[in-house]
Amino acid sequence: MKRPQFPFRAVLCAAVPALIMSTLSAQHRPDGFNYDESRVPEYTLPDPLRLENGDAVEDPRAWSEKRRPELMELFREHVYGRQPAAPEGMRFEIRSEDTEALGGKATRREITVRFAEGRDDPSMEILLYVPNGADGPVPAFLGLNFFGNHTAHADPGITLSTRWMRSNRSMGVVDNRATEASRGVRADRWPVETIIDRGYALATIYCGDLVPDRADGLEADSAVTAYFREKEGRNERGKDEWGAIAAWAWGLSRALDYFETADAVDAARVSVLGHSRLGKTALWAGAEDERFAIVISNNSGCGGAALSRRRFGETVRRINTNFPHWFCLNFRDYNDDEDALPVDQHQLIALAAPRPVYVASATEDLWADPKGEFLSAKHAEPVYRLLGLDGLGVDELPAPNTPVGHTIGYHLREGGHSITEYDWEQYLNFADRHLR
Ligand code: GTR
Repeated sequence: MKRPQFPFRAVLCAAVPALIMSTLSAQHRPDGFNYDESRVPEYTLPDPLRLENGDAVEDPRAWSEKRRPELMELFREHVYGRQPAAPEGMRFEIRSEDTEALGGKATRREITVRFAEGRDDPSMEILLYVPNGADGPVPAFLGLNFFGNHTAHADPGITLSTRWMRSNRSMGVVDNRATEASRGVRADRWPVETIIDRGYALATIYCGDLVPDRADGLEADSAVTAYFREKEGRNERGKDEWGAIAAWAWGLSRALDYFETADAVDAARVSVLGHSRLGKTALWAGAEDERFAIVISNNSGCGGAALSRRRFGETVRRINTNFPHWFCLNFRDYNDDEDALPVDQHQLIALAAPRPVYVASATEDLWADPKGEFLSAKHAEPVYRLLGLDGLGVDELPAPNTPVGHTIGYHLREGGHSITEYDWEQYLNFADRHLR
């Protein structure tokens, strides 16, 4: 993959400073990391179809009864951490409902999920849009958001989040609180009307409801992680205790628990998806919870779809240093020692099997290693084949904007690190193929 030409940047820089800012952030590429394919070290991937004792996995039963559980344990122990079961006292409260939302085409509902009895105990808010006039329960997309449910659409009926979030003027977040100016600021990432018109429901949750996305987030008063640590009588963070990604993924499962009780959404046809850190989360949610019908990773990169052993763009050391709360503590043992990891991320993709899984990259998003994401999808294929399914069906990274695949889908979108209409279009088509 070519790096951008210097003169191109210089011209933009002189002419359109605002554009260059967004271009640069879309091409997040810190110095001191490898973006050169010829400098990817040689590596050997762990075999998804070989048990830790060396035995080959030769039939679907050995996969589902032996190898899959073994891989789940390895990912829990070394990468994401272990999560608790759904809490006994969990309750769902309808906070608001509008049956004439989006000009009458959808019903908007806000659901508070209380994880424990007391009103001060941890909770999360689900924002749900369901198309009106459907014959029965509809399939849905479910994903977390970065800056609050109210950023997904300008709909004034959405409750403004009162949770802590990272200050960000362009997102309308001041002193770690959302302001009215933040309504709909991320609407370009959530094409709600398109999704509704295609006959799908859409649900989203602010990830910070579960664990605030900051270094000490796991210990925050509102964090589910702090709540469970206290409940289980632990003071210190255990080496295999869940990090933020696992806790966010756990929240997605609790939303699925809600769909199982509500009749508007078909809980057996929910696609879990996410962008970037929330794409890593979607992959882990799909692994931990086999009720998700489809698993979709958008530009998830290191610790998501990208192969760690390639050390292309973001590395294990860098992610553990910058985001000490995302993974379990054991993951730090692999800083600068990726080859010692008992797993690699193609095995995470394989954990979606036999369900359809989709991996998407972007041409300029070298930090997330598009080729490494493609290779993960590719190397998950033997598991799909063992289960009698078509996998990806291609051997080479496809040209930009050329979606490929069968039960494993993949595309390389032209452009930077984001989730766009183009990406959504492919996910809707993929869901149509597999869920209709
Ligand atoms: C980056 C991080 C990536 C990715 C991204 C995001 O700073 O290094 O792993 O998760 O943030 O979530 O937008």
